[in-house]
Amino acid sequence: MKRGPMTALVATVAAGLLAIGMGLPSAGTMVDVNPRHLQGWAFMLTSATGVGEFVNGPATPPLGIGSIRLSTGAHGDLSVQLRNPLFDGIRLADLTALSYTTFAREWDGQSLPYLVLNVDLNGDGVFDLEADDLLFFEPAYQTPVTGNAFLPDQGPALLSTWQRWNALAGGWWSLHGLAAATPGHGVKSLQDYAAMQPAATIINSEFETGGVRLVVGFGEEQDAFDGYVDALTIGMQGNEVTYNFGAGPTSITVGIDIAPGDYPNAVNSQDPGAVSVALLSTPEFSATAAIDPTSLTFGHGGDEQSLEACLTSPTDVNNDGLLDLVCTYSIARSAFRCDDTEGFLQGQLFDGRFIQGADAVMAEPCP
Ligand SMILES: [Ca+2]
Ligand SMILES: [Ca+2]
Ligand SMILES: [Ca+2]
Ligand SMILES: [Ca+2]
Repeated sequence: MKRGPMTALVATVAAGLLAIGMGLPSAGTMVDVNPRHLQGWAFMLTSATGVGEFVNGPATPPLGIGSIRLSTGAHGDLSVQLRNPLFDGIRLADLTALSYTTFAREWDGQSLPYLVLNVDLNGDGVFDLEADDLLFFEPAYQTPVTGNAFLPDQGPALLSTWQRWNALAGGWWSLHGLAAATPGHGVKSLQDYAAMQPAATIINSEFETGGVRLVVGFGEEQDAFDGYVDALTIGMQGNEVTYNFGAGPTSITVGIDIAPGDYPNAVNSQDPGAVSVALLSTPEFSATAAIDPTSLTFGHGGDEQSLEACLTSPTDVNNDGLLDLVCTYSIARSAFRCDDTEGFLQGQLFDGRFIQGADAVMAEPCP
């Protein structure tokens, strides 16, 4: 099992999230997670050649037809992660389910996508690597030969096979070796760890990057990791949520013009006002006739509920002789962040098909 210095993992805390959701779904449910509905999940790439994406396949995923792909590309010492900040504040002792399913096309040292939990040990609500801890669940350490013989034998990690891992019952190691939880034969169950560290609580990193993460990478530079994950189940006090990752419904790309006739398309989050976005018609596509205006969402990620109103008398914003659909969106609710350079729109046609569009924006500069 190769593993790079954990300082690399720590450094990634400074990197930004790509997107963020609105809140935990109700418990006891299966939740679809796709680019349209992220449910709090966000990719974090520390490898410039890395890929984090929603895909169809590979093979037959356990739920639906898709999954998420995590690939380090040419830098196995760096990482690609999927993180969720919505589990902040959950005590390890209250976890009643934690499992996920993996598939890998490339690995090194049998390193399938692994789980990392950031835990607050001193109860100050701040993640500090010295005082607090990181916990790692690695599929390769879940047999009596490679891991702790007193924990369930979950079988060897396999390439090109969907495999389910029970991380709640399985073996974990601690960055600081607390509860004698060390890699390989020293892995311990979460219950054993929580018994020694009863205050242990899942906590987000600074900038609210998620305290629950799926990770590939942090191996040797020449390693290549290309793994997939689906059907992640997290249960708290018996209430389980299962995340079904997938590419989601396909969308028709439509042309949009943010701030029609204007450039650059300023969207200042401090501005309490609204921004207009035009959906452009083509000879084959009438934006004014085909689009259900009530379905439109717009902003930083595309699914922000920011619609205020649409013009009742359509205008031709680009002088091509075709009427366009112009609607206004709340800048505050479109949730742009500093340094954003693109705005995304999503919606549906009256016939049920999905649409998406993107245009440049100029958000306020980061301090
Ligand atoms: Ca702390
Ligand atoms: Ca799926
Ligand atoms: Ca414009
Ligand atoms: Ca037009």
